[in-house]
Amino acid sequence: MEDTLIILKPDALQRRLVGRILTRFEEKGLIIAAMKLVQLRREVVEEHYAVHRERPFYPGLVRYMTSHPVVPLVLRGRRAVEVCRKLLGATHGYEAQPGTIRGDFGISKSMNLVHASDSPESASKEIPLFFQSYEILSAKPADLPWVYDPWEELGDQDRP
Ligand code: FUP
Repeated sequence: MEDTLIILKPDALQRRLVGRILTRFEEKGLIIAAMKLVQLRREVVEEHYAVHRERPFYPGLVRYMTSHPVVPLVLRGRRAVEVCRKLLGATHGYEAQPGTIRGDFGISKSMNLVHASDSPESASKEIPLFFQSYEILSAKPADLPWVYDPWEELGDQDRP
């Protein structure tokens, strides 16, 4: 199991898409390990997008991400980072494949609804910017054995 940071961005909230986007992640089998509604402080956004500091779109990106509330989440699952990036699709809505979240709900370059960590290393740096460790829960949903076949890991010969 792996954790990844997801942020439902201001346009997802303003367009009332939170429920529909969350449903995509839930239906896939990802576990919500943490979630909150918050208006981000500028310092947090600047740190989160520090790799883009020199890019021309950076000031607008910081303004957009601090302009309205967002919903950060920690999602947990097998290869969660890779799975979530695939669910999101390409960065810009007009390039994202239909069937992906960005491909189905957006057409903008900069307002692309959702952030997802791009590697396990990024996830482990990003998650502490948004959540204290006590806010990240380890409870397991009841359907877990049906979503994650537990015998896969042990080898099929042990299947009862
Ligand atoms: P992603 O990893 O898909 O979220 O995309 P990037 O890390 O490359 O970019 C971070 C955010 O900057 C994107 F979500 C949208 C914004 N962006 C722009 O506004 N213009 C650009 O040309 C590139 C990115």
